[in-house]
Amino acid sequence: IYDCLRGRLDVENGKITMSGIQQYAEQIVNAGRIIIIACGTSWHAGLVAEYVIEELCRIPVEVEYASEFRYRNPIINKGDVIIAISQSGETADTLVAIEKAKEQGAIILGIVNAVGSSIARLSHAGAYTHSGPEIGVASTKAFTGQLAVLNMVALLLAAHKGTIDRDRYLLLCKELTAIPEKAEAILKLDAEIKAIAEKYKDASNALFLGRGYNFPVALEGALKLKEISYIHAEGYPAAEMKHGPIALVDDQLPVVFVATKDSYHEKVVSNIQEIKARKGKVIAIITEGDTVIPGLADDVIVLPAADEIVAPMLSVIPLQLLSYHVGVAKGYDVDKPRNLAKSVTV
Ligand code: F1P
Repeated sequence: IYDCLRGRLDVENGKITMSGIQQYAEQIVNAGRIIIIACGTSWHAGLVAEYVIEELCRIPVEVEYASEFRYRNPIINKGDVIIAISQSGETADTLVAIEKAKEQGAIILGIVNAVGSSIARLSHAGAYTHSGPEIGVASTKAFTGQLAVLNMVALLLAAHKGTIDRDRYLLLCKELTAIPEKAEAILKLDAEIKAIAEKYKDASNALFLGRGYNFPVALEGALKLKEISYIHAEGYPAAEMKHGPIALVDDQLPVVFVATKDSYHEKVVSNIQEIKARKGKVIAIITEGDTVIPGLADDVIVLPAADEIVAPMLSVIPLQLLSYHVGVAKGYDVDKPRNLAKSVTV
């Protein structure tokens, strides 16, 4: 995260420098819409960005699986802006989707980790995440890096378009620079998270729930658990629970709530009560100072406070650690999960 922000975010002077994006700022803010295409973890980062860009920039955003976009006959208008997100920069579905959009006159911005990769070369411009090499197959730090870049892109565009007031802009810049220190504090919760993992490692299924900015984090938590511990896990918007998944709840089901303080906090609290009333086991990711959820949940992981817009960069970390410890406790090689490839090139 330090590397991602370094040289780009100058909080003192309220400046964000991202030359690739700046070059197209005018076209992006005037675009009819932004279409984000990606796969896996990168798609989840795109979903967070949809919430952030629509909120701060008031530009319509669609988020598409590249793996479906490429097989549809999507309507792309000249001047639409495509943001392609990829850790490896080599994901075949994303590459083909970009080519398809490019043929129809879209502007392509690549948010990529691997410098000089195919997606970086195919894009008109973009920004590198500078997250360093991902050692394991499953994306982890790439997600935080992608969110750091996407948040800076949103702030830059909002400032350009005039959809954010100066105080909020400066506050969010400060929130971003505070992330690395808060992330380090969360990593110190490792032993606590390991103990929780031990408790639930034999579960056959798990549910991950969140609202708003935390909904994509719930999806990402479920994906990580599937990828590295082979436990069947589903992520849902907390409010969707009543439309089906609640039927799964019994005293054997761990339900992970991404419940950091946000605009919908009371609603999440009532979802937790509904799970407890059905004897589900609740593990909640909460913000320090929360006095309600600790009295309801079976286990809590307490995070430093952060604005809800940047909070996903933090709330994902305990979920990554939880999956890591469950995988290790089950004796799996978490760096090389079975059946998964680092970059899906076919
Ligand atoms: C996308 C992705 C990763 C996942 C695994 C397979 O890769 O789905 O999110 O963890 O490595 O590929 P990328 O396009 O972000 O490189």
